[in-house]
Amino acid sequence: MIWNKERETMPRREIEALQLEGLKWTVDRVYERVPYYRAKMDAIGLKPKHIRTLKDVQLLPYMTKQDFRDNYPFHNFAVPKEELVRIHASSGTTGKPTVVGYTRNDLEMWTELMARIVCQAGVMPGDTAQIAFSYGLFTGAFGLHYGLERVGCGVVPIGGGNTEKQLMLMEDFGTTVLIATPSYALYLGERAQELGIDIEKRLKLRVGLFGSEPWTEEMRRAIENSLHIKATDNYGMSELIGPGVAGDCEEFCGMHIAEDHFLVETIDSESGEVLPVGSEGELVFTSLDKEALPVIRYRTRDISVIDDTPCACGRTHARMRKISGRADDMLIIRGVNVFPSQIESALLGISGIGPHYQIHVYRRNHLDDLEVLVEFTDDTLLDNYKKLMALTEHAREKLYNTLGIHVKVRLVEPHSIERTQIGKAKRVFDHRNEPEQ
Ligand code: DLL
Repeated sequence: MIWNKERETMPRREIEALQLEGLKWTVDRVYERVPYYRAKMDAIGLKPKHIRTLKDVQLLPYMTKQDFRDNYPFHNFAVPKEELVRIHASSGTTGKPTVVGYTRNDLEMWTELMARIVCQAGVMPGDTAQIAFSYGLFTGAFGLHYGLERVGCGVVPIGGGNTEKQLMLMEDFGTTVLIATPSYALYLGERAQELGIDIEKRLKLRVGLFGSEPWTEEMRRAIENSLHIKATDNYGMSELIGPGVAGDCEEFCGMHIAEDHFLVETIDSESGEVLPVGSEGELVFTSLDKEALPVIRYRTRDISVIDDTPCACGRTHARMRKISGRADDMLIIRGVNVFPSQIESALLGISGIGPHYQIHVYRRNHLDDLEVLVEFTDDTLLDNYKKLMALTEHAREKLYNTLGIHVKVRLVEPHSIERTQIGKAKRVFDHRNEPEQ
């Protein structure tokens, strides 16, 4: 079902006209109302009137997370605090959170975007949707909540964690739609199996909307097999609006970006140079109709590829490929660039190895060491040293072929790696700044 046919199937020419109008409106607005951004423009002699075409977006300075930090909490907002009807925040790794705010119109726009994402994934009015994201400052739960209600689904706002109760309600309420992080979806499947719940027979799950953390195609298959569900991806970030920026359609050929609300560019993370459509690079977004917190050329650090070829679903908005990593997620090991997603893909492709892993980086004798802990799936391996060693060697070889560097592999017992039940999974542990052991 296409939620907003007029907008979602708009011819490219019309999308671009709408984008130009939104871009001009947004630049005028920040120049008038957001002193720090006006100062940035003034410093390079740029005035709103210089924005005449869509390409002129490239004249505007980038925004980064640092701009949010420097203007904490509300100084980068374009409306007085009294006009905000909602405030969310995302916790960073250091210091104060990144604060985002919404006017009433912003909330309406967000709800419509979420209704769109939900329908794209194949959700229908009358579905029962269980939200296993944490409610709170995190944008995920509230975003999906309002979108699902708008479509006409019965929302079960259970929130994060509480796995056995999740499974009980799923069965008792006949839940058809699951909203969660991919890692938690996987854990739900695993726990159901441990509890002897026959998912295919006793649960009615049909579709999952998963996002908010990186996951690979291999992880998608693992979730689909475990939960007997169609696992869809959706992307967003607090600074842009929350979830709602992009989502899979039923063709599974990339996530449609809400191009009528956001202008997307891909850039080279190192040089900042704009790349042609179709190149892999860091995604940069400009909001086109946000009132409280307009963002201009916001550098997401997320790496993807934009595809503007036609999609069989009939939607005309360009698509983004699954996020392959974050520019700042990249580990440099002895000079070689390594993305955690490459490790996940390699490991999950090996039969006998499960989807639960951790990546540890150490500095020993001034050299970087990469160690991967991963669970094997077959309990009987515990009693078969030879087989265990062969599997370890196989994983080591596969990682070497994928990454080009030697990786220590430690196969560990099933269920021995801690599962994340609330919030985003943490899989990378960089110990290089810790004192050497
Ligand atoms: O995670 C918004 C969201 C909630 C998206 C629920 C989808 C579903 P933040 O907490 O600000 O917002 O984190 C944003 O999470 O820059 C990406 O690095 C990562 N991320 C979000 N969605 C995906 C995804 C929400 N589908 C940061 N795939 C982003 C990979 C994702 N990474």
